[in-house]
Amino acid sequence: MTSEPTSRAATQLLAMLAQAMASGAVETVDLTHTLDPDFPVLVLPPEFGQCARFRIEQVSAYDERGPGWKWNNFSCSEHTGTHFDAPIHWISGRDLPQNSVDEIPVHNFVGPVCVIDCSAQAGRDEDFELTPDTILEWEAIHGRVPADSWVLMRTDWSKRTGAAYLNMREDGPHSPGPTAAAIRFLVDERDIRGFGTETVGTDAGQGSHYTPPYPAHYYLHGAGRYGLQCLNNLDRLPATGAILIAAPLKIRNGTGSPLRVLALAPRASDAGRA
Ligand code: 23J
Ligand code: MN
Repeated sequence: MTSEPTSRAATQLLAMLAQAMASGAVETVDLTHTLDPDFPVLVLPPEFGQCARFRIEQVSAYDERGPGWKWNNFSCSEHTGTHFDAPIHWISGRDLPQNSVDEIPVHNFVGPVCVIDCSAQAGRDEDFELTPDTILEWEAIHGRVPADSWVLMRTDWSKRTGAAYLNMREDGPHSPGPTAAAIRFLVDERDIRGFGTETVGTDAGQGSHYTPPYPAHYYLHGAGRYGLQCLNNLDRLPATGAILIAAPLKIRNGTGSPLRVLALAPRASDAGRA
């Protein structure tokens, strides 16, 4: 049983949070791209099945199909736009318990977040790789990545539009991402909850050529951890101290889902940026 003082402390904490949100001392940051048919989706080698873009069609708009109301039908992939990856998405996580979006315990959808700013490096090198050394350098400044936190790789890739987002070439897409060693470090040595990126995958564009292929997917999901992709506005988060809210749709046996990703953060003028 929760003891009375703990319960009272929690009540006071939530009241303080509500007050800070009302005053603007804590702001709500939107880390989500707009779902739109033009937003790029992952393109796999042609022998594989492909991810569907977002589609939307009007059912009625205050007209003869429905005089007093407007509504649309939409369709997309579980992996379209800003989205969540569940462990069941990858073969390494296929037999884990609670591995689909409908089964994941909901406390995993709210929690602390670390932001590793790789925007300068990614600006110089479109194939920039996050390594264990990059993470250790970040920790020397910001402290150790706490267990059960989200780690987001900021690259400012979310500012790209059109063809520059996938950055497709003859040999496939070119975009920054983590090495296999970096993901293993975050999972095995830091016990993170999940890893997120501003690019179309948690893996680098060239991740199909890594060992194993798509190592971020392989190791994260094999360890029951989660992914977030196509994040937006990571330049608006502090390196530490924000709370991430990322709750996927409750799709039965779903491997992922588009979602609204939010962060609660100290107001920008009150805190150092990541
Ligand atoms: C399937 C195969 C490879 C990749 C992906 C999906 C994703 O990035 C995804 O959206 O989960 S790299
Ligand atoms: Mn995905």
